[in-house]
Amino acid sequence: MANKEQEAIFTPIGLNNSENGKIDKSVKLPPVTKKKHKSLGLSEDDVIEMYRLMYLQRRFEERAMQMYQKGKFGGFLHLYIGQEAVSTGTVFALNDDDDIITAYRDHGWGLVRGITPNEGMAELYGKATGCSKGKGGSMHFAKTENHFWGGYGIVGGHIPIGAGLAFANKYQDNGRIATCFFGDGAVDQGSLHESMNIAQLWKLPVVFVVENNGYSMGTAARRHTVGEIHERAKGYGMKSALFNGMDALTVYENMKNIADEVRKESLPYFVEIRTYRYRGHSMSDPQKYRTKEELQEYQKTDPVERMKSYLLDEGIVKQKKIDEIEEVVEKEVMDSIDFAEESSFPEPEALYEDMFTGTSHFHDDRR
Ligand SMILES: Cc1ncc(C[n+]2csc(CCOP(=O)(O)OP(=O)(O)O)c2C)c(N)n1
Ligand SMILES: [Mg+2]
Repeated sequence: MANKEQEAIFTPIGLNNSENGKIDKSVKLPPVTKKKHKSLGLSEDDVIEMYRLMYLQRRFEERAMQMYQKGKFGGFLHLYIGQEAVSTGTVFALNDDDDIITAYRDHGWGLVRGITPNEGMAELYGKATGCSKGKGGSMHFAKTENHFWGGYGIVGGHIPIGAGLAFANKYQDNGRIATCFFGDGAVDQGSLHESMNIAQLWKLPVVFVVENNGYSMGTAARRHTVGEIHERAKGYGMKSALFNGMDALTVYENMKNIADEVRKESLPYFVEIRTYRYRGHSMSDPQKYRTKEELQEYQKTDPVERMKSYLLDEGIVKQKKIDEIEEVVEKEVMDSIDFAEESSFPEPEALYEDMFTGTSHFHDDRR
């Protein structure tokens, strides 16, 4: 039996020990970048906007959680709280027409890729004004005109679609890359390995990104997967990277370099970003698999607070400006709740719209 000191823990400063005390998986947060926004090529307005977007993601989800708890809408609700630097740093690093596809923890991704709070909240409420016309809900946010392809509920199921987006971009020679995000729980799905194989073979311009938040539902990464996740790339001769996901500037710096290389060389990349989710897996998670102390330790590295401190410490803004940004966001989010509540549910006929069945084509062929 492992004694107390040897128990496996997931901590930003520690190492995850196996039962015999031997280190079998590092879950340490890698260091953040020392570079300032200017040397990374970001303007003051860019970093202010990064803060606004991270704060928006946080407040949107905190309010969504309250509405869910009040019974205003049902279904699943997986919160991205704690991981906002990953979506934000990435969207700034990519071109606006590069493709993004992710799993079901998708609200933050949608908001940062142009889904308005109104469209997002209405989608949670299942209303026709939602970004997926109220037919997707929490797990299926999407805005395809902004090259955000959602929102996918089957663990690992969207990874071949990410590779397919990259294939389409390469085939059309349009200079775009595709980025495909998934959790640590997806790294042993066959779909990832099939996609990595074909992506390397066909030199697809795709970045496969694991958002390693330490847990797959209630199972710690140490207990569900062997070895170091980022080293999976070795088996495919694929380039890989590992970096800290609690700091938007670090995510931006790394994702920018990777996106530039993937675009220029037309090759795939495998990335592990270490991050942490503050809330349970979904709303009905008693979180018995981790301690309060562990959570508190991560909250010390909070991405939203970190960016706020950066703006203040670098003299980019004064507290008054932060207060103004936060007030506008808060109002926008509160208004989105009114918007969602006042919107209508989809008409019954909507059941048959936006469906791909292939039947009309089939019948046409037979005629
Ligand atoms: C193929 C499949 N198996 C099981 C599930 C049930 N399930 C939903 S979420 C989840 C955990 C995934 O964890 P991870 O990939 O780490 O993502 P995170 O929730 O941490 O963002 C599981 C097993 C599923 N949705 N799809
Ligand atoms: Mg996870």
